[in-house]
Amino acid sequence: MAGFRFLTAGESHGQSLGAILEGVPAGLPLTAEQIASDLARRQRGYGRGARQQIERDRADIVSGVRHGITLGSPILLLVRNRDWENWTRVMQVEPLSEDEAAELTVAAEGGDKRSTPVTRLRPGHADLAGAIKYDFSDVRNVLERASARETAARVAAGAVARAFLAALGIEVWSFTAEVGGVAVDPERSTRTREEAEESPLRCPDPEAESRMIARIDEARSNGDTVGGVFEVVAHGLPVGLGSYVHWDRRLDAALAAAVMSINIVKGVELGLGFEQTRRFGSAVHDVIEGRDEDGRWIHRSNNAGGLTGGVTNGQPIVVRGAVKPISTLARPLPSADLITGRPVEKAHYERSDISVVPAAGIVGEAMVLLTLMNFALEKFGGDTLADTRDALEHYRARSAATHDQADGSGPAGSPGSTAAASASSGESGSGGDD
Ligand code: EPS
Repeated sequence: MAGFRFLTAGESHGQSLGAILEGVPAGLPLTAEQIASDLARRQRGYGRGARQQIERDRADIVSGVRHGITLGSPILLLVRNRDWENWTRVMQVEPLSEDEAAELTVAAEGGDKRSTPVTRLRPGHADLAGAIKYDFSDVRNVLERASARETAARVAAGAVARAFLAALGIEVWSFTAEVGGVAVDPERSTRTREEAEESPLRCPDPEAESRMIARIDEARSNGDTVGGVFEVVAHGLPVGLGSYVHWDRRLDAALAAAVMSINIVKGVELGLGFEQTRRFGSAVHDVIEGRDEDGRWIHRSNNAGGLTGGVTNGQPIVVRGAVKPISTLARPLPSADLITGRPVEKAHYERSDISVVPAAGIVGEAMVLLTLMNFALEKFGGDTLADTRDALEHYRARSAATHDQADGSGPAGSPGSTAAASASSGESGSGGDD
């Protein structure tokens, strides 16, 4: 899996967030405009906090692209933090001179919150564990990187993966499935994808959305926060991404890890997820209907969420992320002080969001896109986009020919005819795939 990877860098109130992508094939058209639309989507959503009024996220493509086409070299993306201007001294990279340190002390003594070291730990945030781990006496050193602001860099990287996968006919989107215990009802999900995208919570069910908004308002008026569930769906995948042969080659496991890595996510489900445990097998497993006229394998349902044995089965991939309520509360919980170790009445509070489920869905899309790109490149490879496409087409032709041959209707000597012979004598469809 060394072929494709990405990393992010940056602090929430530092100069910029960065993402570096390595292993993107050459020949992919890519512009900052394509990335900007995903970044803007991440900033929206009812329940977002004041920070999003300050930021106008856009990524500069610093390297890896020339004249709008990727070069195969590392792609460096930079998203500037507009809020940085308000934090230059507090977040200064250079050592503080005596005068500068004194300036901060005076500001803190004058009640400036930004200049005051953070020691009152927020329950639910990385504050305590991070400060102990890295031996910090100021929790700002933790929260600046643990902040979900970092997800802007992931979304920028995800937009590159989106462009790559779109060129292979694969697309990924998401919606808000639940907020504060109010869930969408598929029967009442009358909005088109575009309409859902434009709605305040990126939600396909208008009636549920009104009740979700009421839950967010309730949280706001109580100085509280509220979580929910987002659902990411991927269409257009060939059968056969991922593998059942090793734990770390299973696409389901990689997707679960990728989505779980999102700052606020505490649970991941694929397809029916935990609901499967409450049903009999006959009400869970997706009956295979056979092939349609276009040669695609059709399942009667998609409870497996597009993955069996850790391998794509041609159905859409469905991944759900459980979003905990944001841990910075306007009416803070009681906590303890990092330095004294003694209880304090209120945890730290600067400002926060009330709910971020629609934004978390966009981050979920990014993590799914990046994971699928990794697996697509692992399977099809390619120094250029055309190489990847050729390999995908060859594979599609091979897998179609395999089964035409089994029907007795395939072209003799077609690519994969050896595989066709062994597949037809095998026990495909006998179960045991998961
Ligand atoms: C975020 C920016 C942050 C928070 C939020 C996500 O801005 P600030 O900390 O300046 O108010 O709104 O971060 C958190 C929820 C968190 O726990 O750190 C963003 O751009 O997404």
